[in-house]
Amino acid sequence: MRWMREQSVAGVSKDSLRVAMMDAGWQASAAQQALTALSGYSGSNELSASHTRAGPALQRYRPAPDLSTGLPRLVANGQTIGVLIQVAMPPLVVFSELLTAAECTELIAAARPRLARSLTVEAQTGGEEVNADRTSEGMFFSRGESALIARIEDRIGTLLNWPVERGEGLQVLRYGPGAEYKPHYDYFDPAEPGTPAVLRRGGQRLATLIMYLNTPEAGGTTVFPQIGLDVVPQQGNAVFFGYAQPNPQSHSLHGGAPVTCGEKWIATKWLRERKFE
Ligand code: PD2
Ligand code: ZN
Repeated sequence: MRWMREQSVAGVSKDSLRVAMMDAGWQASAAQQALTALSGYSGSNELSASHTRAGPALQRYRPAPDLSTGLPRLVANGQTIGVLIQVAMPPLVVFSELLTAAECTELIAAARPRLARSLTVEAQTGGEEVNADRTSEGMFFSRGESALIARIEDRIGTLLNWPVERGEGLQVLRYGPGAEYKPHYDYFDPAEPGTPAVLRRGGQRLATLIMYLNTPEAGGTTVFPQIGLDVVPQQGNAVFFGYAQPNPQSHSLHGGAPVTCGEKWIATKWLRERKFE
């Protein structure tokens, strides 16, 4: 409703809202109910017909924390989560205490025996390849694979207002000394020939959540070169960022700087447009 009110106040028509909601998976009857409820909201510009015929561009429904209330702390499935940093472009939030120390330790223990050299998407075919730009080891949990995974996914869904099934399985990565992930974009480049095949499963990536499972001795910061931001990994904290468009204007270029001492463990959640099966 908050999103609908914002769009409406900005002059977006009800028809455009309905299209966006259906696109995001709303049932027609539920969308109609919400649109009817919106009519009762006095700030609704659309109903006062003060907008131009062309109207402003529609802001699509996207994963994001609700930062309108309760700052600097948010609560999601029993966990009180702090907000340390907020950036407008890209939409980015650094959270504290998204995971407890016990959850971090448990995740590492469950992932450790299943680690293998990380791969990247091969742009030509949409397949996967070993890439010198990414020298971590990693593994994927399936969604809801254990009580721990289900609890963390539920928390992420509540925090980011996004259904858990519209996300890839949780990935855990380990970076040893010297390992890094050179700056890249997480969305799939629409211009690459392999992209349509990748998008068939769940659509485009919309946002990334990187959770820090340990505090590295030195190095391993998550860097955002376009906005001059370095996030220092600290156990339990996380960085969330969205990419409104799958292009460099999203300002979502980011990388994992080399670990200079010790190791770095993270868990990543990528949020998709549609159900990821
Ligand atoms: O480890 C990181 O900080 C990092 C940096 C960039 C992780 C990812 N990308 C990723 O998993 O996409
Ligand atoms: Zn990335």
